[in-house]
Amino acid sequence: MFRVELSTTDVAAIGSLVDELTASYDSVEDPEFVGNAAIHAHELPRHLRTQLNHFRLTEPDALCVIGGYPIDDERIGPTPAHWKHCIGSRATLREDFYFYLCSALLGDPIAWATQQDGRLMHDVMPIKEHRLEQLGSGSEELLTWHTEDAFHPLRTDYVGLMCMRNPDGIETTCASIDDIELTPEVAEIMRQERFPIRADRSHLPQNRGERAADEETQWLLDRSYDWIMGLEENPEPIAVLFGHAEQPYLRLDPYFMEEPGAAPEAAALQTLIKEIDAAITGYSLEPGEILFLDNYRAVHGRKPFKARFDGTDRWLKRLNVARDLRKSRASRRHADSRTIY
Ligand SMILES: O=C(O)CCC(=O)C(=O)O
Ligand SMILES: [Fe+2]
Repeated sequence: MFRVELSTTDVAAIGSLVDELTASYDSVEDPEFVGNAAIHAHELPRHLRTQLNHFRLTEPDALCVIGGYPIDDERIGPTPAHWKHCIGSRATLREDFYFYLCSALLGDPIAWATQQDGRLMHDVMPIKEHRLEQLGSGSEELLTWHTEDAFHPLRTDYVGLMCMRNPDGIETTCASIDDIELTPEVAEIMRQERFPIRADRSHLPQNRGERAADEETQWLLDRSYDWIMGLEENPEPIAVLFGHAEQPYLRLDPYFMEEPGAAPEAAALQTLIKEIDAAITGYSLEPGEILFLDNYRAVHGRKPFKARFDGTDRWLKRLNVARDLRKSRASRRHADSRTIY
């Protein structure tokens, strides 16, 4: 794990920067803030910028943790019962800005039209009705390890998780491609587009938010849901490994993948799953810590736990960060809009 530790001077400098931002903007969703975020991020401590630049460019590890940011547990208030209750709330505005600016050093956060009402920054907390679901907002079931949004050709390069609270030390699970050994034969099979995948449940219409504000947006949203529902019937065959011959990137979410029809593919997938199962470890995020997962090189999940549903539950913020916004231009309305339809 690649670790960055903030000094007390760093924390003070971040505090002043955040003071300025909270005086200017009400939310990280404000398009003006989104447009200026990369510039504000220039004012983060140089040490932090240097380390994140290193993480981005040299890929020293698939996981990066930034520690040392203090959270005032009382000030952020109780853990909401549902992400919908976070819309428009200023409770964690300071943490939101700090987290967003760190992400802006790795790329540009994007929003999925089909997730959490198209918000850029997600809230991840246990939701009572999702208790037994294979969702970030589930709790009692193991959230099986996965590449974030593995089914989607526009899945992002990084997933950022920032911890607001985690009183029971619930672990995020993770494994890196660096910890996995595959024979050239298995690796070669995994590079072929033969592994059918469906959308994960967080993108399905049953977790859909409000109706869109205008007709064009509604049309785009319906188109996205039609494509996703099409995958339910006809899962898309993808390649699980890609990129460099010896240091490949990976993309898989076995829970939502079908067993490939042919025997060598099925065996190769099982081999990779077993290797990852053997390599998986856990990390319990502390309040204030940010974990950036390289979504091309790591898979992640979450251990099962008994949620409290009393305002003291584990609470994370989540950002999906793309290195190149242009890749998704055909699926976004404007050059500077961030929502992928
Ligand atoms: O809750 C966690 O630690 C991770 C959940 C997850 O997979 C996600 O939010 O993408
Ligand atoms: Fe995830």
